[in-house]
Amino acid sequence: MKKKRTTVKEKRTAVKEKHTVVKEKHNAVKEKHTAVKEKEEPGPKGLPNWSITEPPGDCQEILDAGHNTSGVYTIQHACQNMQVYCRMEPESGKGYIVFQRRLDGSVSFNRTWQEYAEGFGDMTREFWLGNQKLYSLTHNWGWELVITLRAFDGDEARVRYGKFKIHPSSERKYELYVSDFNAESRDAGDSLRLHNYRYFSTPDKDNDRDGENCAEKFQGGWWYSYCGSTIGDYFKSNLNGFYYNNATVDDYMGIQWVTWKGKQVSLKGCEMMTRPEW
Ligand SMILES: [Ca+2]
Repeated sequence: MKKKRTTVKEKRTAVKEKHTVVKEKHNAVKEKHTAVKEKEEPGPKGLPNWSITEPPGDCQEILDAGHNTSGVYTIQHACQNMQVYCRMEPESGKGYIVFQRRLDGSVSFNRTWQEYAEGFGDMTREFWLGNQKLYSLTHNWGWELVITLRAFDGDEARVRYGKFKIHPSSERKYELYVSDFNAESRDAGDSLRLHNYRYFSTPDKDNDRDGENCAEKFQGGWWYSYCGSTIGDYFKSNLNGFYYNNATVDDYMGIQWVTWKGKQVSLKGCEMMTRPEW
């Protein structure tokens, strides 16, 4: 037991050291930027410019800067300011960008391709951050995906994918890539594996493999493959499905994580989040 603890601690320290290296690199780049800025636009009387500190690049940086409270923050990514909900977990030293949440069905997830691309809903309640932003954040390697699942019976589970990436809309239609699955708490199983390498579909854009339009059938956008009725094995999850106020549903309807509760149980809620994993 003692030995295990040490290993975990050692791992953490290693990760922290990696973070520090990356941060130092970041800071070096920032300093360069500032130097260039000062050169280009000298302030009055040679004083440094009013240079407001650049917003952090992700929730991890915000947590590392000492902000331990979950909530809406501004980050800067690809030279653009972006509002995101940060889930701060100071006990593990991890800060995540939440990009999806289901709570109570107050927001409809039956949306168009354009709406899923741009994002919708209320970041403090139910929402989808937007495929364009997700692609922009994750298309460079090194992001992880953590999903929290809540059932109507009070059960909660958490799964993690060490690698997560969304491909661009052009050609690859926000294709999903996940790997390195592990069950963080309780074994809810890997319900994304069969949706890996699948295009995103919305009711108005059928990119699935089925003769039917899965997104229309399930009233939500997801990386559908088959709609489940004929080739059931190719349907394992749909966290953007229609919100039911009760657990028991017809096959594959509602908010689904089949490897956990089966195909006739719709979940009460869930949250999908990501952070850089260097
Ligand atoms: Ca189809």
